[in-house]
Amino acid sequence: MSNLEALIWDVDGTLADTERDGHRVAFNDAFSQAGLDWHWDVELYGQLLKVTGGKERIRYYLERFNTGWEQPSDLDGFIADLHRHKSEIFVSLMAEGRIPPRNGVIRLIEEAAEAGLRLAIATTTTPANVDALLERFFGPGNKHPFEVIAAGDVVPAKKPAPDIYLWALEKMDLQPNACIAIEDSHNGLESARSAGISTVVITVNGYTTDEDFSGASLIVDQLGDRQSPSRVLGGSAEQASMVDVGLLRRLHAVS
Ligand code: XBP
Ligand code: MG
Repeated sequence: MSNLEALIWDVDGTLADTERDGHRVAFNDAFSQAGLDWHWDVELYGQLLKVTGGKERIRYYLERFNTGWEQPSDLDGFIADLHRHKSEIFVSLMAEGRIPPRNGVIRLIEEAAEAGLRLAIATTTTPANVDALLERFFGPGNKHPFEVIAAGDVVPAKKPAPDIYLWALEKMDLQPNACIAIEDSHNGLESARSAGISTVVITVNGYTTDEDFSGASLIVDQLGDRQSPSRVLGGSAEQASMVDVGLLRRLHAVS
């Protein structure tokens, strides 16, 4: 195994709990502003999360949960417009500061940057959403420490396909075994592992807690910090009160 050189972060559910109170709310606002009587409640949204990507998720909803709706002739264009509006709403929700970073996220990012690890993002969400979130957490004007942001439609196949991780690895000119991925979902775990990244840390959230995380190196309820320690749910036998760079290096060395 080569040395650990980089951490690649997922965004939704990992950097912040954006799905239930961010994306879901933005989808519903976009629907009602478009005059649609669709409503994605918390439970239904959990089922829709099976499909990554907002446009893909709307299509899946129509195919599985709202088959009676009379579709326009240009369904692709309709979905693209609706989703563009949803993204604008999500960006303004983020700008209002409605969604904070998860416990330990900023701490670990800062520790990793200080330790000389390279940082990147691999997410299926729209790039503008990532910019809004990073601006909120790190301040305006690209003050964040991520050197590569792999997001959205830069690759045609979204998670669980490996493409977004492969895209990030190529941009960074890194081998997968020099990296750790930090994820919150089964789809994210599959994506990272199929790209050849064998060390994956999972921080579960309300929507993903019962998913299958076989193959993850460590599963925790959160990265944790001094005030709010993390709980180890699976993977490494090591009990850790928080996920720090030392623990990541030990996990990487044995996987
Ligand atoms: C996130 C997603 C995204 C968001 C919505 O998955 O699947 O589609 O839910 O964002 P991951 P968009 O955390 O695995 O990257 O509407 O911009 O797609
Ligand atoms: Mg995620």
